[in-house]
Amino acid sequence: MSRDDDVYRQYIDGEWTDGTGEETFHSENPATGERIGEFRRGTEADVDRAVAAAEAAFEEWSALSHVDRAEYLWDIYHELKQRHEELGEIVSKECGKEISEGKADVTEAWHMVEWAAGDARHPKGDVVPSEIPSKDAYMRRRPRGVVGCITPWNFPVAIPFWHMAVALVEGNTVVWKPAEQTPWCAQVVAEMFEDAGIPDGVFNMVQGYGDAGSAVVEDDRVDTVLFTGSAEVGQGIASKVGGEPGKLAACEMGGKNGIVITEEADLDVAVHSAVMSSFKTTGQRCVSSERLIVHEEVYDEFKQRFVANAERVAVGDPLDEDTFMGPLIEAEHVEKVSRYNQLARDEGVNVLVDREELEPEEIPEGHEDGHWVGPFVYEADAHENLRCTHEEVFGPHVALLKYGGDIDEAVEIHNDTDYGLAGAIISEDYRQINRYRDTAEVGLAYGNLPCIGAEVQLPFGGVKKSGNGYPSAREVIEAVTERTAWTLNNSTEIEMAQGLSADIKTRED
Ligand code: UN1
Repeated sequence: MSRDDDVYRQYIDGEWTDGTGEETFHSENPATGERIGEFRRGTEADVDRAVAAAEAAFEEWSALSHVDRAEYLWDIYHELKQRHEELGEIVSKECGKEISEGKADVTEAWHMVEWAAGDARHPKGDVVPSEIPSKDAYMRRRPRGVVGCITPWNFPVAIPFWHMAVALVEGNTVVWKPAEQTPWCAQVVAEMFEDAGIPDGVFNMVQGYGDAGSAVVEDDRVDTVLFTGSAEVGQGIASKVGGEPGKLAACEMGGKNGIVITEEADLDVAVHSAVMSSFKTTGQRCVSSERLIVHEEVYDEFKQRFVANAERVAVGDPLDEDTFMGPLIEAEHVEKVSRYNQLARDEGVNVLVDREELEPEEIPEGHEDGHWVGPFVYEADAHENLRCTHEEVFGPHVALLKYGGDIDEAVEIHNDTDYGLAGAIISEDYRQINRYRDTAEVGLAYGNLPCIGAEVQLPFGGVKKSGNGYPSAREVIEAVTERTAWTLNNSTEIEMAQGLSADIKTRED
């Protein structure tokens, strides 16, 4: 039983269990403040059991073929598709994303499962030429072992599958610590693994807080840690794991993402892309844009049109199809966004739109306790080292930064942050576009598009403070497998590469 007395449980070693702790926690609908469900709070001892189960299950699981392992994932793929509407609604209710985004989260999840399971039938490793004709050389891959997955609340169904689908198909076993804000979504995902009949111990889920996450990171038996979340936590994990030989962490963190709008921009495309990038998911994607770098020749028109949109975008009930922006995830996050809005005012920027406090009539009935904020837009000096234009807010907090020079000046402003996740250029001039493509310090770059909405078959990840590995799509294979260089001699003579002599010389020679 996944529930006992209405309290949802941990999934460890093929069983639902209360675990060792007494404490429970609950998740909340961020649009209403209503309680959604109550969950057992995992302890270090629960993580210990889950890791032990994952370690014990590794031998048998890794001995299966990729194709056989993928069969379990195909079951999940079908269940995700069949339950699209229902799960999309669960995502919207628990993390507050408007309903098209809730459903897109589920779609992205099955895309990732499809990618990973389909990849089971693709070639694995490489055939590599040798200097010596009688040698066959290969690069082969082996699963690393137990993979610890720590996932965020903003893509509560998709990102767990970014981490787990490839890790499992490649032959690893998994211990998953989902975000404490979205345990109901995690519960549904765990039930899908159970429905698929995944062998005991191959997939384990421990619900809980950062202490459970730390226990996953610190356990010596965990070979790879996949983390997606805040830069603060990710950097802690990367430096902790970096000090442990043989262990690896792939961390995907936030950004302070920019869009360059040049004097050659089509302003319809520019305004549309900027509104999508800044306000979709209420600015709570790691790829959301908080910096719009606009050429002075088009600045006034862009500003007027962007501001008009920011003043009007519909904030409200995520389940209402006419909503563009739902609430923020939680009360502490409202505080953080408000703090940054205040910081911007204190830093002397020129505020253009301030919907931090929504008008009472904007808040739908029954949603008075939701975590509401609206857009906050300001203009600031592009070359000044302000905190508000350089630190990630993770909300609808947007700076317009004017520049007057060429594309190189725009890119210099664009790159002037510690982060480097996503970015975009809006221009009709291919030379400007290509210059941006070649010099923008980001892992995901777009031309004449929003800087959100990456497809799963592309690499996903950042540079600089935004990440050190790619815990998603195809690049995750590098983090969850180790490579063996395997060379076989087809001759009875031993012949060495690099001209190295193979003669054994004796004293008699
Ligand atoms: C995130 O922002 O946390 O590219 C992930 C996108 C989505 C994934 C975003 N496919 O917008």
